[in-house]
Parts: sequence; C-alpha cells; structure tokens
Amino acid sequence: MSLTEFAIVETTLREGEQFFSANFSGKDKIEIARVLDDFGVEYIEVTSPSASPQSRLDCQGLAQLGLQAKVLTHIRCHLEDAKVALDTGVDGINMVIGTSRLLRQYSHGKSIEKIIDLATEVITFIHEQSPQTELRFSTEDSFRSGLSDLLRVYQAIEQLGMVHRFGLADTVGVATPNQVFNLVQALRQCSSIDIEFHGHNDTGCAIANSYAALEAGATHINTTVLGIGERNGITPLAGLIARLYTVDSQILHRKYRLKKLSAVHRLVAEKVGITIPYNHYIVGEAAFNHKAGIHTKAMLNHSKTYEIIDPQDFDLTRTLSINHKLTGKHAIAARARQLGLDLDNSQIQTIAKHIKALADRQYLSLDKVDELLYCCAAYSVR
Ligand code: HCA
Ligand code: CU
Repeated sequence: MSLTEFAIVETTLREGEQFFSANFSGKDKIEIARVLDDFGVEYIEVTSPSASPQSRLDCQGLAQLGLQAKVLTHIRCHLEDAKVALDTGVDGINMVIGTSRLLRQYSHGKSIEKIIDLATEVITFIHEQSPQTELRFSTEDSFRSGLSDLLRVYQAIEQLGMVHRFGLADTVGVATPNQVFNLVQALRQCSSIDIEFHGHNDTGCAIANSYAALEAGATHINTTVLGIGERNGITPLAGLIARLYTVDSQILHRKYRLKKLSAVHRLVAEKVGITIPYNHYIVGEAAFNHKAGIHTKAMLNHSKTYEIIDPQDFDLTRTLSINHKLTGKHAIAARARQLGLDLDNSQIQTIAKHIKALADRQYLSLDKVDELLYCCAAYSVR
C-alpha cells in the first residue's frame, strides 16, 4: 500500500446527492466543491449532467470553477450520457454498468457479451472525441458478480488501451474486508491500471473495506462527507482520514489541509439538514472526550495513552469531563489548577468524594463542580 500514490475521489456531489435529505442547489454545490478543494481532495465527482436540466448546468458550472481538484462526472454506460458529459468540460468521466445477475436481469437486461460490446462502443466514442478526458470504467454490484464475468469484462476493456482506471463497487455494502482484499488483488494481478473502490456502509464495513482495498493495491477511494449516499451511505471522508492518519499522519498533512476537515463537515451537515453525529470520526462531539477517572488521569500524564489521533492536527480540542460519578481526583486537581485555585491533596480527595456522591444522586453541571472548587478554596483561605 502506498499512501503517496493514493487519491480521494470525493463524491458528496454525486453519491451524496442520493442521500434522502440532500437537495443541493447550484450555489450549494459550488460552496461544497470549494471547501472540498480547500481541504485538498484530488477529485470531485458530480451527478450526471443527463440526470436533469439543472444537473447539467451545475456540472458545467463546477467544471469551470478552476478548482485544483479534478472534476469528474458519473454516467451510465450510455452513448447519450457520454455525449452530454463531454459537452460539460469535465476533467474526467466515471462510467458504470451493473454486472451482477440481479442487475443484469432486473436493471438493464444485458448479457456479459452485450456489456462488453456497449462499453467498448461508449469508451471508444469518448476516447475519439476527447482522448485527454480521464476515463474510469466500473462495474456496479461487483461483489455479487461472478469473478470470471468481471475479469472477462475488465480484460476486454483494458485491451482497448483507452481507460485510465477501473472501479469496483460494493453497491449494497455486503462485502467483508477479506472479500474486498481478494477481489482487488485478483484485479491487480491481471491488470496494470489504477483501481478505484466504492464501498457502501449497509453492514458497517465501508471504512475497513476501503482500507483493505488500499492494502490490496487500490489507488483511489470514494468518500462522501458524513458518509451520505443511497440508504445509509458510503465510506465517510473523516473515517477514511482517521484510518489513514494512524498509518502515516505526515503524508496526510502533506496531501490535505486537515484543519479544514471540521468546516467541510459543518457545511455539508447544514446543507443536508442534519447535525454531525456525536460519534462521527474526528469531527463528532464525542471523538476527543475523555471521561473515566482512569482515562483522564493517564491523559493528563500523556495524551497518547488514550488518543490515536491528535485533535490539534484538526484544529480541535479535547475535553476531560469531570462532572460525573466516574470522575477522578487527578482530573479534578487539574481543573482546580486551570481555575487558578491552590488546593492540597486532601482537599481534592474530599471534593472528589463529594462530587461522586452528588453525581450518584443527580446531574451535575461543570459549573456546579467549579462552584464546589471555588467554595473549597475560599473556605481554606479563611
Ligand atoms: C449506484 C451506483 C454506484 C456506482 C459506484 C461506481 C454504486 O448504485 O448508485 O461508480 O463505482 O454504488 O454501485 O454508486
Ligand atoms: Cu454507490
């Protein structure tokens, strides 16, 4: 796995538009594209211009923004879609067609032979019209497709010499990390071109699956902010960043402006009308909150004891919470010092006991704890 070679294909403006409460205006899309660009994602994927008249205008507008990120549009494997996409001026086209038995039977009705013929026709057309357009060919529902069918399709397409990247999609979120590793590796072994992975999160494996894809040689990973997308979405951007940070935080610092991650999330959450889930990776309210006395004590001695990610790298702060029955005397002493109070060991011990007893009976605010500390300090002065 090489993190220097890897790229994020951010699809909040395509897969994310398929989220139940998403309804981005053209202005919203520009705002979102700009914050993603500011963060530093390598690619921004946008909804097919064939989806609706406004989608076409939005796609054109995004392509002309002059972003650092390459703008890709997603299309079905249709000649008409390809023509419309080429007219928008995007940097690349992400094309997809279903290969699983279910999608062949109930979605487009085509055999594997027909899929190869159609893909050959559409890819050749795009290449002839615009050889510089970065072209990705992907199979929808790859993980419920037959391996020999998949490899047959990819080998036929690779021989055209016109495609820059293959995609594998876990469309229904059914794959496990082992299965993703094996399929990416199988494709890696018989193809030399880049591999993109798109993983849905129906069974909670999207981040692990994306990581397994990278370990097996994938080069591009699809993400959305907050993981939004069809049903319960795909690999969340912050989750992938968290996973990779533990492997090589320096490379991530070089590739992305990590301190912008929160702003990206606040904007997208607002645009889709949700709050950032408390347990979201890095940017959720609980991500850097430490509570139990054992944890807070160790954290005061060394932050790496209970944190694998440094919140400062993301312009965030940690919280050591003390207003509860699991609190500990070290954290309370630290709070007293923070308030500029000079309390000795036995005073701290007494207060800790008192706080635990009070918190056993009622909710205790931090203000109340502070008040107790101030009272204790005032009492000892007298
Ligand atoms: C969908 C299509 C897709 C495409 C992924 C890709 C999927 O069902 O909306 O282009 O690689 O999950 O298969 O998002
Ligand atoms: Cu998808």
